[in-house]
Amino acid sequence: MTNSALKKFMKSKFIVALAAVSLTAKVFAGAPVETPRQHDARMEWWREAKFGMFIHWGVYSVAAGEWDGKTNYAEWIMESAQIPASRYEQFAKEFDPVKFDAKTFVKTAKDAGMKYVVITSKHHDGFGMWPSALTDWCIKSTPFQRDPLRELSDECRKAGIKFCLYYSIMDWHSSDWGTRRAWNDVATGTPDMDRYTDYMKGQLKELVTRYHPGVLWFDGEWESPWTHERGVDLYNYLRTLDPKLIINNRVGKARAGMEGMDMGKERVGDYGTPEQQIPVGGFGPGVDWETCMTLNNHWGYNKHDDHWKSPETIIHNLCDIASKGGNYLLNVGPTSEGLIPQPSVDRLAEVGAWMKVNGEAIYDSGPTPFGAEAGTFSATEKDKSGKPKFIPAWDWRATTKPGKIYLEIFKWPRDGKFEIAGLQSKVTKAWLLANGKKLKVEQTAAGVSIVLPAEAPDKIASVICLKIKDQTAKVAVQK
Ligand code: FHN
Repeated sequence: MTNSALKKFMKSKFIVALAAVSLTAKVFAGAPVETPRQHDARMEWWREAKFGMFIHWGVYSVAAGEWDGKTNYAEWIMESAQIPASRYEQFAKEFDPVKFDAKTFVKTAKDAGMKYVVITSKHHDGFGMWPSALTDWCIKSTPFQRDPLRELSDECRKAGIKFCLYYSIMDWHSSDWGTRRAWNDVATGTPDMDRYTDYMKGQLKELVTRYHPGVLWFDGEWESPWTHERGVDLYNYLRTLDPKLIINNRVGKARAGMEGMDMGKERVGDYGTPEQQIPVGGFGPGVDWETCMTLNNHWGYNKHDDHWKSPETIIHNLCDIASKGGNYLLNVGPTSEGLIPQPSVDRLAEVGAWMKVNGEAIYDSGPTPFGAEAGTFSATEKDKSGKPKFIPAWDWRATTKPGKIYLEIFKWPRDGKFEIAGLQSKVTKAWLLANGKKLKVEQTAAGVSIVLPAEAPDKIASVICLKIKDQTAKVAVQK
């Protein structure tokens, strides 16, 4: 960054709040100054929501994962198959999702118990899923002369679901994105990142002022043309557009790969973004993070991919993530006709049935009081990175609310008892969330033993609710 630009940057109208680089920092480098209380107020709906729908939808869905005899593509098809941009633009001419119905998308999310939706406004192919005034490489250039983001944001608002937008910083189609692809045969001139950043700000202003997203979910930040400084500047710019806006940490450069957390580096953004993984021990209270995951093995639509996660896996992931203080953003990849694949809809409906009964244990919940996920490190087995493999010891998780502990039991004990060592808070009542059935509790200094019925109320995860005397559970540290 040149000296004059650096001086301009430092004189920017916001005090560059030097943030602690620790994970618990609430005020990040470059944020408009806000007190911790103001920050908590801004994050409140997101922290309470816990469960959202990710939607990866674009012209790549026309290919349905297939190209040149191969069938393992999706939203990366232009890059992975090195399709010339001029040929890729043909997909836009074929994109006409006449079966798209925003009400159906929102109903699918709501029936699953999801409280927010994050849809791709622009993925790495640069194609805008809204009628942008700044480019023809958007929905205007398709037979589908509608505005899916307008339709979806309106339906979300009617249904009380937060509408949020994904936006890729990297843009394989743009002439100005710094790392130009050889197969971008529609690009002209030399890449200019200042011009590209202005274009991005213009598009983002369209998105924020038209659709009022609750979150801007950035991605595609990892290539060298994007810098921490540009991330700070963009974060600042957006927070001036909408002070309520929440922005993930991929607006900056420090997400530490798929772990998604800013591990002690420069950081910007309001929460961490682990991808396709659940952090083993979580990060303790006070750290905002969200795991995003596919339902099968692709983000965008692939008609050959039938590797669907089971409702059991999804519900256990949800409990595991919530017990560590995180949110779960689960993806659907609609077809080029505008339909969410039926296997996705079916699984989400089963998850929704569980959430209908047990959602109280998840929504607005805090992390387990029993410390990081109990488990042991194998003396023999190694994980992918060659470190001793972590073997979770528990078949249950816990979440909390003031004066309550929720126990999500995956494997119902055969001996009719559930014991927790170390719980020191006085348990005044215990019951099954599913049917209110009161449970007998024996409590000693060593911990608590709960007498259970022979049959679990739910085959996937049954929730026991404990009312405790303390607002925050007191637990003896297990040796
Ligand atoms: O490259 C993208 C990918 O296509 C997808 O959008 C995921 C979802 O978080 N993010 C990037 C990979 O980390």
